[in-house]
Amino acid sequence: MKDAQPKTIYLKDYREPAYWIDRTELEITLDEDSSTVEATLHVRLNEAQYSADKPLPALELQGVDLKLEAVWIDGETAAEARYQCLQDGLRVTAPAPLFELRTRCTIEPQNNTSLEGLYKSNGMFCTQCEAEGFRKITYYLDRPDVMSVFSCRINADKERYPILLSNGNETGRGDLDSGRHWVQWHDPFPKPAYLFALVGGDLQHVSDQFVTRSGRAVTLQLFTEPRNIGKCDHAIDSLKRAMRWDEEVYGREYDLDIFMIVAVDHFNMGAMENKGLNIFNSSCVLASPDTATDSSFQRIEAIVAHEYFHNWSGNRVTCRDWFQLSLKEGFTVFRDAEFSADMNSRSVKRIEDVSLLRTAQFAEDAGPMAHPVRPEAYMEISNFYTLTVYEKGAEVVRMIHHLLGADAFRKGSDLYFERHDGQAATVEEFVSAMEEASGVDLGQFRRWYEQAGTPRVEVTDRYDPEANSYTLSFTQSCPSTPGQKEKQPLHIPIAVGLLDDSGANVLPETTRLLNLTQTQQNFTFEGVTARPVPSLLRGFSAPVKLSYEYSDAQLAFLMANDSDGFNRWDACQQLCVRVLQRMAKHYLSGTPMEVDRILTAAFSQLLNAPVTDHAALESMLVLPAEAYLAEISDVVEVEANHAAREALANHLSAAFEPEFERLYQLSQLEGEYQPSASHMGCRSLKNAALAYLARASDRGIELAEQQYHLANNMTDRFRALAVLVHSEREAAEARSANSLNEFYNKFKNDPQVIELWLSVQASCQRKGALARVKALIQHDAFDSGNPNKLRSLIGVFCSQNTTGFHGGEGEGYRFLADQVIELDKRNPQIAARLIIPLTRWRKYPVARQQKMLEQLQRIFAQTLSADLYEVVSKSLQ
Ligand code: B3K
Ligand code: ZN
Repeated sequence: MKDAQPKTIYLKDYREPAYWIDRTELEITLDEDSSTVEATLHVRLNEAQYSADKPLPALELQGVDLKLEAVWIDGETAAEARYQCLQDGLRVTAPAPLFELRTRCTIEPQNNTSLEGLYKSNGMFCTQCEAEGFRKITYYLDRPDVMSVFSCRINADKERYPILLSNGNETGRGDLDSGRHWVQWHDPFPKPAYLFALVGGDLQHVSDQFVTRSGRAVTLQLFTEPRNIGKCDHAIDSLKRAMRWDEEVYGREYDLDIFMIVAVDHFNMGAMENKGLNIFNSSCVLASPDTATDSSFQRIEAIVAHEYFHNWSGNRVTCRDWFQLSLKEGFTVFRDAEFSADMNSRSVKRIEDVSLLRTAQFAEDAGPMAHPVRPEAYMEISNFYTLTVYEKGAEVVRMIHHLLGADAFRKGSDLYFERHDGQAATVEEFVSAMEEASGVDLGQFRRWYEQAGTPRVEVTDRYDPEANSYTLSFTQSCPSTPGQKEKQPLHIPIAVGLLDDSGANVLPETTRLLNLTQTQQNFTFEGVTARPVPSLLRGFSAPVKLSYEYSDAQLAFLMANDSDGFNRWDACQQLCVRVLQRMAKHYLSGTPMEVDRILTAAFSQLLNAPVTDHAALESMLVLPAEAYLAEISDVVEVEANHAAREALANHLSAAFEPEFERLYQLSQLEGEYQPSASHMGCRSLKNAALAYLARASDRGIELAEQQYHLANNMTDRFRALAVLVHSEREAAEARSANSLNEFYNKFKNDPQVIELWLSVQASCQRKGALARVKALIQHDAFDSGNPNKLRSLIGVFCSQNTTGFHGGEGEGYRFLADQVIELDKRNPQIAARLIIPLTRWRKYPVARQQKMLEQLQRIFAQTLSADLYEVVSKSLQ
């Protein structure tokens, strides 16, 4: 636990450190009761900031939860007067501008429940150092601008920990007395401490090879507990595809002789890009057809690529300070999104990313923790690994790509990597490289990094039949966010197409990129012979909320005709949103919820057209999520949104039962499971059709049950299970209970499958949801020390099960508060994540607001970690 009131760190206060650490030699002895870390730091005065002739500044190292045993300076035991133990660090009086500091500390990894620093997961030692975990291993300048060449010697019991890994290349190994052994690693690339990693365990591995385009052979290894060894192939294949893609698209080759990945069960996030030794959450790397769904296969491909891409965008060029986090994360998310788009369906990938942005990132931008892509202040940096830094950050890079074009963007990235290789860089340096290589002025564009909040763009149009000209008028604005009242106009790239009444593109170049830079700006298109229908923000060319008064008929027209796949989907979403909003109003006024005929007609056309792209059709059948409906509401009416969505789904299922039956049948696949894009597309369409069929009649429930039992892969099995569990039909009740039992008994030893089992129940909106979740907390399947289990059960319940979480008299809020108060003592990072649904209290009707606030205040009255303190205090301001 930290102080009750953690201090705020500001970007404007950034200063270079007083010392650099050129080399870091670690000797780590792993043991059951306490482990020992001996660190030898080769320290050098930062002469750009301090003169060697003047009195030397003290060396201020960070350290948390360390027991200091001994200190040596230049090989001699240091007198106690030479150093001072602080609450969170060690102050050393420097003897000279250049000196060697050696410390010995002990730590207790087996008692480290924060999963930050060195800790144990299922008997295996592992580390997580980003952002500030290295200070829990040894005293250090734990900041990303201090880049050092690391070597690490690990010493452990040979039988328990036969595998000992760290970054770089293995340079030696040997046996010791009493059944112990040691392995020595050396990483030739200077890196900040947050990229350090160590693993010690009884692991097996699969091995492969990748030959780089310059002909170097790289060994690829994936380490897991022996029981998971059959689940590694997909990650290795994904890794090889990512390595090739980065060579082809960015000209980036891998640089060490070995690239290792380790899967661990207890991990606070998805994965970590430690140099040469990525550590992954098991659920983001292990997959087999029997145990992982298509979504997991795709997520694994994306995350393996993401972490690999960090080798350049993050490791070779790292961040100067944590305010620059999006420099590596936004850029790398953009890179992995383009990779996934190239490997799978481009428009479906875009739809998925935009859905996430619109539901979750826009909500963050409108909430109490809103911050710019490059934040200016934080209390706890762990709270800033956000959708804004990652996803909006990626959108900002995507806009640069739009503005420069692919070729100039590549020149810019080449310049950036070459100029800053081996350095800790800033967002400004990235943008400057893009600007210099392309000649495009990004002056105003830089505001995207500084301004929080989601911009709004309102569009009107005018057609002049005399002049054959068509004018679009844009007005941009941006709501205030905490600490940022006034907003400046942004440079917004808006991709526009115009459709004639046959649905053909009017513009010779199909799509035109408009540069909206002013608050109010017109764009005129000449030679337009009839009033067109505008297709605006094609491909979601900027992360804004754009509005134009389309008629329902125009949306249906775009849904059927737009050549831009993303905008076809978006027209469908927007039409559904309108219908759902009207239905929700009727629900609130107690009048019947009717579905507009135009929507039924549009779906009829959609469902009866020949199927060309299964995945794209499926994405149109998924109705706007309740989270999206909530985000676009001023006041969230949970029950009304849920009832409207249910009623619309039921209406479509009844109106189109034969069509869904046909789609279900035509999407059946023969033969072995393949995680290919086309097979995944078929399965997703088939399962969307199944969900509708199960609403339409008991026959659909029977089909789901049949599919559950006959499935030869987890996607079909799990989707069928979800249909049964979520169904409101009586015919599903017993079947749902039986299948859940059967599923549990079959997979109880597989943690990743059990996560699915927990999440499908946590998201079930049938009556009694909170009681079911409380019962599951007591179940053997649940483990409150494992973040995946917490996320699958508590996280899913509080963020997705809207009626369950918000229902009743605030019991859901109390439940979350109880969980978070307990959890904060063990794992503050996860506690601060889980609390987020409560912090959005301002969006709800007053009676709910009060109940949510009560719980936030109850939490705030406790002694909190810095993580939770920051999130809760900001939500109460
Ligand atoms: N860089 C890590 C995230 C670390 C989070 C620390 N709280 C994974 C990634 O974005 O690739
Ligand atoms: Zn990342």
